[in-house]
Amino acid sequence: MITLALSKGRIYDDSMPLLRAAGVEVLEDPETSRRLILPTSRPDLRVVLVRASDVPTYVQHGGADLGVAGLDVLLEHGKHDGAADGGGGGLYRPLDLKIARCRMSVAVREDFDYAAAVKQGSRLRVATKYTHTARQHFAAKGVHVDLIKLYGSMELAPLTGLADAIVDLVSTGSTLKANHLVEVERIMDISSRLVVNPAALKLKREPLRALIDAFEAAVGAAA
Ligand code: PRT
Ligand code: MG
Repeated sequence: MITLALSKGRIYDDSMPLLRAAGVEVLEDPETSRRLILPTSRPDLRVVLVRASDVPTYVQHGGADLGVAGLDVLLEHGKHDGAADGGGGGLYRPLDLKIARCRMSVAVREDFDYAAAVKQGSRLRVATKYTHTARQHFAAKGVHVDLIKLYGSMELAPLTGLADAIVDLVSTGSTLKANHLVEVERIMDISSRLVVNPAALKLKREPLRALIDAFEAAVGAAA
């Protein structure tokens, strides 16, 4: 049995055309079903539904053989204080699926002079869910920051005075706009990756390779 970890929402939705192109249909709709393990048209392949940020954990520890996770999630995986491994370890990351694309950016209030704040060298208060990536970004620029870890609704932080800036994902930009925030720096482009458990790749080499190859062909065809 091969277990594929997906998260509900855009990753699931964007993974479906790739699965279909690989000849796989998921037999239950996660939006209407309460089941967390979904059978597919291939008797030897099942889908498990987990939180987006839990996908690398499932794959790393073998709860799933492979999974689809955003680069944002992978870069933060295992980087929290006290993490047992150095981060990202124990995962074979073979394929950029080019789905769920967005960018990670720095945003501030419309009336905040980011360039001046950076130039002055004063400490910038930055709220984000992506503390590892944000720390690296500002360290590389030589900008001193106080990072404030949040788990959601980052947009609220500059509006309430909690932070001067946020580091968040942006796709259309309409969330920033609706909250009178502006994007002042683009840190990196983000897309989702297929991650694979290395031990599974050894034990189930043939079927996993075939599936990865089918995904790869589907990505190529979609491009
Ligand atoms: O929701 P949950 O806490 O369970 O987890 P999650 O938020 O990580 O899951 P989900 O499904 O929202 O996102 C899964 C993955 O999709 C992320 O890890 C990204 O790799 C990718 N992705 C692509 C995005 C976006 N686009 C995106 N726009 N993830 C989040 N957003 C959010 C963004 O954080 C902001 O709040 O959408 C808002 C901005 O969108 P625009 O279109 O208004 O700019
Ligand atoms: Mg979300």
